[in-house]
Amino acid sequence: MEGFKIKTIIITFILVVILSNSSHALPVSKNQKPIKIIINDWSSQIVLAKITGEIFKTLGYKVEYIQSSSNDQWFRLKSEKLHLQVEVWEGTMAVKANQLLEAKRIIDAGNHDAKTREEWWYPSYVEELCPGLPDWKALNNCAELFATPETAPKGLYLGGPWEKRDTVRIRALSLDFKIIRVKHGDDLWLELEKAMAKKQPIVLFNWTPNWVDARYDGKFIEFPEYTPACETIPEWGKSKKWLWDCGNPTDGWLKKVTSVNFPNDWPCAFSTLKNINFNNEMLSEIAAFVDVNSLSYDEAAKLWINSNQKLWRSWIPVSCEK
Ligand code: TMO
Repeated sequence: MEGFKIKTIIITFILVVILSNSSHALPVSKNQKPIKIIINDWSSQIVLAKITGEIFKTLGYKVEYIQSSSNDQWFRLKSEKLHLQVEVWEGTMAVKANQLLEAKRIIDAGNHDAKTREEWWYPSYVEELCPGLPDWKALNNCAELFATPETAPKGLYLGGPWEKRDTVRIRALSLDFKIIRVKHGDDLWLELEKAMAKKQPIVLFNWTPNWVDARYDGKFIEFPEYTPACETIPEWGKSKKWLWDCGNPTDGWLKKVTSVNFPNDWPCAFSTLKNINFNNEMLSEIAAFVDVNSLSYDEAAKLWINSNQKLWRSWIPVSCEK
C-alpha cells in the first residue's frame, strides 16, 4: 500500500515536471544571441521598442534595449551592433534610411499604418495674435511677437534635440526667426505649458502621432508643400539658391528597419515584426501612458501588452507559435 502511494507521488511529480517543462521551457532551436533593440528619446518610440521586445521574448528570443540617438543609430545598424529600429520617420529620417536601404545595408520590415508629420506648430490662441496663420508667410509679419531677449528682434522657434532642417529652412525662406533647441524632448512641453498659461505667442517643434494630439488644440505651420525636388534642386521653389524652401511631408510614412542579418538570425522575430502595425491612435495612446499618466516606459509597455493580447498574438505567424 505504502509503496504504491510513493510510486504514485513519484509518477505524478515526474509528470508535472515534464508537462510544466513542455509549456514553459524555451524551444532549444531558438537562437539565444540577444536582439539589440534601439531606444531613442521620445515616448512612443521607447514604449513601442519595449512592446516589440516583450513580444519577441514570448517567442523564446533574448532581447536587449540599447540607447542611441537617431543620428548615431544608422552606423550602428549597418555594422550589426544594433539590430532593430521600430520607428523611422519619413519627415526627418527618410534621406538616411533610403540611402542605406538602396545600398542593402539595412532591411525594410514594412510600414505602420500611422501617417506622420513633424513640423513647426502653435497652440490655437496664437492665430488671433498673428492673423494669417497657419500660412508660413504670416510668420514674418509677427516675428517680433515671438521674440525673446535671446532672439530679439527675431522670433524664437523652439526646436527639439534632434537634427532637423530648420536652420537651412529659415535661411531658404528668409524667415526672421532664430532657432533655439531644448536639451530634452520633454522640455518642449514644459515651455508650451508655460506659454499657454499666460497665452503668450509660441511656435515650437511638434509631431503627430503624439500624446499632444489629444490634449492640446493647435495647428502646424503650412510651409510650401514638400516635394523631393525641394531637397535636391536649389532652383526649385521660392529660393533659387538654397534647398529646403519647403515644409516636411504632411502625410509621411513610419517604417520598421533591421540590420541585414536579422531575418537569418531571428526568423520568427522578423516575420512577426513585419506584422507589427500601429496606427495614429495606438501611438498617441502609448505616448500618453507616459507623458500624461506618468507611467514608466516599462509599465506602459506592460499595460499595452496585457490589454491587447488578442491583437499582438495575431501578429505571430502560426508556424512560430510555441
Ligand atoms: C522623430 N520625432 C518624432 C521626435 O520627430
